[in-house]
Amino acid sequence: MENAQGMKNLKSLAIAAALVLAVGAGNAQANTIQVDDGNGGPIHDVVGTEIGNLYLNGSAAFEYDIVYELIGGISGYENTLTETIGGGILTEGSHDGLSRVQVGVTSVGPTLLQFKFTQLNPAWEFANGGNNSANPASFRVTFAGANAVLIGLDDTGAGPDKDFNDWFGRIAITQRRRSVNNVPDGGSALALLGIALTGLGVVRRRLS
Ligand SMILES: [Ca+2]
Ligand SMILES: [Ca+2]
Ligand SMILES: [Ca+2]
Repeated sequence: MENAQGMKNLKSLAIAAALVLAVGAGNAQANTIQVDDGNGGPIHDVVGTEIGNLYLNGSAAFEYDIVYELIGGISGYENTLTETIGGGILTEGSHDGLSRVQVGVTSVGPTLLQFKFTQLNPAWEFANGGNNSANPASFRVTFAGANAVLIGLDDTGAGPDKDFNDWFGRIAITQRRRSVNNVPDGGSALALLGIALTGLGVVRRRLS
């Protein structure tokens, strides 16, 4: 039964090829996290200025987990990042051990990340989307790989001193494939399967 073993190997190869194609399609995407020029666009994978707002660069084929992590803060004030979809709060200096919040989202195309910075006494807040030259406080980011940034706030204290360490942390976006029941576009998955099966048929004909 040499042929049966051969077919088994070919099937494995076809499945592997389909997987490579699927993974390749994911890797060809731009960064899942991007930054604009401070005024809504254009968005980039690199940082050009000390202002700019953060986006999830999403695709319909995936769901995304967005993780916000507080690393620390060096400020006499009390600064908080709030993830505004789930309401998770990360306050530097006085947080109670919670240093990480996570939210799952779907997105098709660039979507502003939903978070804001808040300070008490003096009280102010600004949301991602308002990190522009008109706003006294601001945050800076630097990319840490394709799907994460380090982010630092300057809260305008002491000058402002523009030290961007008054709340600092990390935002990471993990892409995960949608469940089979939840995929709106089954066409691309079926197309990949079709390519794999067509390849299998061609080899089979050559062998016979
Ligand atoms: Ca500081
Ligand atoms: Ca503080
Ligand atoms: Ca500062």
